[in-house]
Amino acid sequence: MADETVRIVEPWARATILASRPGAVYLTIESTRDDRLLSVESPVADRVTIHTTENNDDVNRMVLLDALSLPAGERVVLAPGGTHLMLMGLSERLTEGARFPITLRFDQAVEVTVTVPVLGVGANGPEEDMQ
Ligand SMILES: [Cu+2]
Repeated sequence: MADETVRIVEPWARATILASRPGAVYLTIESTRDDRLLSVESPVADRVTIHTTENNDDVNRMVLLDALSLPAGERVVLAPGGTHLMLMGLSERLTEGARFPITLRFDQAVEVTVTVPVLGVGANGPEEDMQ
């Protein structure tokens, strides 16, 4: 049965210079009920992790999340400088204009697969170092 409780809005990824660098995916998630994003996978990456960004003394640090809370009726925005999905172990670098699928798995909702377009490298990309 189709389950429309979760909606993914405007997914996008930033182009990567090298395949050896992780990629980042940004999107907005809307859920009509309390839910949690538990895991994400994509054929272009060995694994996809959920990161949030903490700022301490002007130093941004990425922190791994086990799950992302999706409060009912709220827009949860994943954007540069904040929460994002990290593509680890890319099979090839993300080239501007390319598209790839990601599948999101939730605690309550059925899984959702969306197509992610790759945008330019951009000026305000994640500058954080991996930990
Ligand atoms: Cu990250």
